[in-house]
Amino acid sequence: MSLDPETLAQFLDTLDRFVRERLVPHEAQVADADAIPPAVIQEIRDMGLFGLSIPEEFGGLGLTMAEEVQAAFVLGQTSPVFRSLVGTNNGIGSQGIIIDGTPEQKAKYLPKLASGEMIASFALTEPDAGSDAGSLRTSAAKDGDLYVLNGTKRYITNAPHAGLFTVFARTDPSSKNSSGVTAFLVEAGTPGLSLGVRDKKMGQKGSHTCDVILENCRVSASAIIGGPARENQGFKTAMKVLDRGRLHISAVCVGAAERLIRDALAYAMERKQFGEPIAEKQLIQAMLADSRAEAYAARCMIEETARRKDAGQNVSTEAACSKMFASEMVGRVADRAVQIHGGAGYMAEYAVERFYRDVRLFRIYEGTTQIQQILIARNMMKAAAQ
Ligand code: COS
Repeated sequence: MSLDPETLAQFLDTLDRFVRERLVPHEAQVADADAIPPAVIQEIRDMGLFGLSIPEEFGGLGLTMAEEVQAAFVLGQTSPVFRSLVGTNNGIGSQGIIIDGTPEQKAKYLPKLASGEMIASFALTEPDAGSDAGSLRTSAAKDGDLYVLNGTKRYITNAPHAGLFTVFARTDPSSKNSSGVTAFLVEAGTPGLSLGVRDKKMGQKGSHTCDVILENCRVSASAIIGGPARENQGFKTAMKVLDRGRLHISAVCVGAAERLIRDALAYAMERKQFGEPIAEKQLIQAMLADSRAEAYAARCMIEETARRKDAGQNVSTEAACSKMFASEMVGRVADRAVQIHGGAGYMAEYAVERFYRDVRLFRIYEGTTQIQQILIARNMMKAAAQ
């Protein structure tokens, strides 16, 4: 369902004020403490940000993809860890249930995910299965009506806080590729599910990842996303979820780029060298202008792809194009923002130093740039062969 334009504009305006007045002032403290203060998490809940993309009937805001990317453009303008906190509930942690879940699974989990009462994580990656996600080794052996899960999932975002995990495991031991994989909903506290120590990361301090370890963890067939009939169909669920997730991440990249450009422009207009603000220097202007044009290009392609997705078109290629272009773009913009700041850009006192490290992740997770290239080229060849 789509919001009327006035309601959407009001929501985006409120979100923009919340980002500038409540989140931006907490950025440095969150990075230093490696944690978001509980009071801020509560404000994020009260704003409804955990349920942006969850249908209204389950307590979410039910934004369309076109609306969700507008929200992500705004939310992206502050430290990515705030977005990451709500990111799994809106994206990879809930979309499997929304797209392929049974009515019972939707009714049981979506209201709690929409309110932020429960955090959801997406457990696909393993120590030996990253880009080649279809080769995952976590096993789900059938034992009567139950499945016994064994394996380790790696770098799982929000796992230390999650109440629900979408665990991808191999139900067909004779398969070696994506064809024998099933998606299970496993609740935290299920015997046999435990967590590793928190990972120490390059950036995004305040967002937490860790291993999820499954040792003889028993779940019933009703835990399969979509029910028993969707056994061995889990990889397709993962790919559909990632199509949407990649578009959302692209929009976050644009938000971050626009923030970096704002900071770099403000610094360049303030900082004087050779007797004038450095913004008057044409080499600085070139960096600002290139950044502005590239961020605008990414914004346009994301808006167009989101519109096409809402119209029911297959946007696998366009979502991959958006993820590749936007994540690489924000990397270049962050690099220029540091360069424009000069020595100051290398100092933790300025936000660009932190953003430079934080945005590095965008080129890696939810599919590396190289995986997006493979997806795009493969789809081009498929279309040409038809
Ligand atoms: N929507 C629906 N179905 C899809 C799909 C999509 N977007 N993409 C693929 N599928 C289907 C395919 O049609 C195929 O089904 P059939 O066997 O019935 O034809 C099946 O899923 C397997 O697809 P494919 O053959 O393309 O699988 P591969 O093992 O070759 O893997 C890549 C493809 C490399 C693209 C995949 O492993 C991938 O995305 N890797 C990156 C993983 C990732 O993003 N990890 C980040 C961690 S999560 S934050």
